[in-house]
Amino acid sequence: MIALLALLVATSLTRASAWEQQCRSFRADSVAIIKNLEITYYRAGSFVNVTSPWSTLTTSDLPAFCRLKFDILTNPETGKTAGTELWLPDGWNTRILGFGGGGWSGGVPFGPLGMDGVAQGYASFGTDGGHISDWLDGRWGLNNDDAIVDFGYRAVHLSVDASKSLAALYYGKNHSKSYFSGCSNGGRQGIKSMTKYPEDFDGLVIGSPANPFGKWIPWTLHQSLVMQPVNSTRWISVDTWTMIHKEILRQCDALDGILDGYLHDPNACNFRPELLACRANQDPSTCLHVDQLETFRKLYTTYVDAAQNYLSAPYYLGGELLWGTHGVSTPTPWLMAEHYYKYFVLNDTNWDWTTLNATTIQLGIDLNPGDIDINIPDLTAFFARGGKVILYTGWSDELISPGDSIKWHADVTAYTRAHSDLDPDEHFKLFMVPGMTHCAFGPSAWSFGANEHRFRGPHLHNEARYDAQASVVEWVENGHEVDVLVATKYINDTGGIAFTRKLCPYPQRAVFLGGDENCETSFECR
Ligand SMILES: *[C@@H]1O[C@H](CO)[C@@H](O)[C@H](O)[C@H]1NC(C)=O
Ligand SMILES: *[C@@H]1O[C@H](CO)[C@@H](O)[C@H](O)[C@H]1NC(C)=O
Ligand SMILES: *[C@@H]1O[C@H](CO)[C@@H](O)[C@H](O)[C@H]1NC(C)=O
Ligand SMILES: *[C@@H]1O[C@H](CO)[C@@H](O)[C@H](O)[C@H]1NC(C)=O
Ligand SMILES: *[C@@H]1O[C@H](CO)[C@@H](O)[C@H](O)[C@H]1NC(C)=O
Ligand SMILES: *[C@@H]1O[C@H](CO)[C@@H](O)[C@H](O)[C@H]1NC(C)=O
Ligand SMILES: [Ca+2]
Repeated sequence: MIALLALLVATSLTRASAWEQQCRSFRADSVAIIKNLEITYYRAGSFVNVTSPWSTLTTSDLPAFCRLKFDILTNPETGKTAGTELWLPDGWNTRILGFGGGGWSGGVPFGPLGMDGVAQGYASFGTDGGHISDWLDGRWGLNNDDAIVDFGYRAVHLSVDASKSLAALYYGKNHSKSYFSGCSNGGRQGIKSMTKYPEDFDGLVIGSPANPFGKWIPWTLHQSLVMQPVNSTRWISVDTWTMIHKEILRQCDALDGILDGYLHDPNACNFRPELLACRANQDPSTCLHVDQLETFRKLYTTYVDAAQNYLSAPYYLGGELLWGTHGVSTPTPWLMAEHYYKYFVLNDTNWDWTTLNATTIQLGIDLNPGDIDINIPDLTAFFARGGKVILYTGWSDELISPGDSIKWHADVTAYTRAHSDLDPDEHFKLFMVPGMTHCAFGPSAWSFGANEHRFRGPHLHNEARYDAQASVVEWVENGHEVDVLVATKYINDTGGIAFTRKLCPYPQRAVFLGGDENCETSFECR
């Protein structure tokens, strides 16, 4: 018996070291676009401490994997490259999983690669999008078309091809299916892939896509312009937002049947801000000036251009505590937006963002630098080959209006019906997440295995129901439709379950049936 155990242990050690050998001696010469390959093997549980401008991963919780760090040649004529990594777990689940990058990207998304990817057995990859930068800093774009095109679509697409080839070479067999996970600009990258390269992925989980850039970016500046100048009668400070938020909860928190500090459906709230209007001689810090009421209305109204063409959906009720971040209630605007016009559209480093006008907005839309935008909601080629996509957005998103996801879902649905015999509902589902801010966090249940969720906190179960990534795999590989997801709220977002909630495919909502309000079984999708 002891001998048998010893043999088993010895065998498993030999196997592990076989992978280690395979890793350390791996050559990628046959994959032409790979340059500067560096290899590191991490044994199970060893200390991983890697950092990029975009993400830092420090953990000892990963299974054994082979880390390939390399550049992909994105433009043979100029020699342009994009930094990329592919992490190959010994215990491969035969699937490939690519991760997107938010903001301007600018570094490999290590956190998701490790916690969302390799830890679940995926061969996981991600790129820096073709440049190194802080995620909000767009100065790299100035007169740098090569980098702009890499950011727009090229780096991700070529990293998919390269990663598929490298994984096949490493494991000695092809991957079974390929997946993508991304939020914000990462969501845009996912949409780009589905429309431009429908064969790149079989299933995607994408959140709050920054698309179309040319219309979303001016919305963020518009918000600042509506508020400015700082401390004027129309300015709404962070403290004032807090006051407004409390009043919204006072009027509407209970409408969904639970006083849990957030709105399950902001559209069900018929908020009356005028109840906060200042009366004669009232302390202005405790009420809203008539100009602030006007600001409020503008921020919660669809943003259209002078000819009434749609540019962006507005803020929705409930996210006010974060409206002060990222530029709206700060003297300087959302840096990404200012940089987009300075370094991608006008090429004018002295451009004054307060002079944003209709001509400049149209110039950005028409120029579409690096083919960043996806203007035609055409997923028919992706759907026709069986592709599945789960889109999610927080109702309290402070950076990209959740209404834009709803509109995009509606646009894709209409386009698919008009141009094909495909049923879009069999390929595409939208999940609105009550109370969730941009991609994660918020007072609500927001953890459901989407991009970075495992990286940002604990995770309840790996089954499809609790895990958006596992659910898209079930959908793609076994045809099990995703009709509900369960999201978890952890105590202080760190440990211990506070409550669980159902997330329902839009336009359904999770309706509270009574009973234990902390348990998802007390809710029903309707
Ligand atoms: C992780 O690496 C960084 C450098 O990238 C280093 O500054 C830091 O001390 C390391 N952390 C630990 C715990 O070793
Ligand atoms: C800014 O530079 C880009 C090339 O990087 C060019 O395509 C664009 O037309 C320029 N914009 C203007 C307003 O000249
Ligand atoms: C792997 O896929 C490639 C095409 O992507 C194909 O040419 C090759 O035959 C496949 N290999 C195996 C072993 O199936
Ligand atoms: C706005 O008011 C705050 C609080 O009184 C003050 O600290 C800040 O300097 C003011 N900012 C401007 C630009 O006037
Ligand atoms: C709009 O802004 C651009 C760039 O700042 C400027 O060149 C142009 O004169 C402005 N157009 C109008 C009509 O104000
Ligand atoms: C949650 O965090 C708050 C503030 O940091 C702290 O006061 C509280 O004790 C924490 N609660 C738990 C259960 O850890
Ligand atoms: Ca509530």
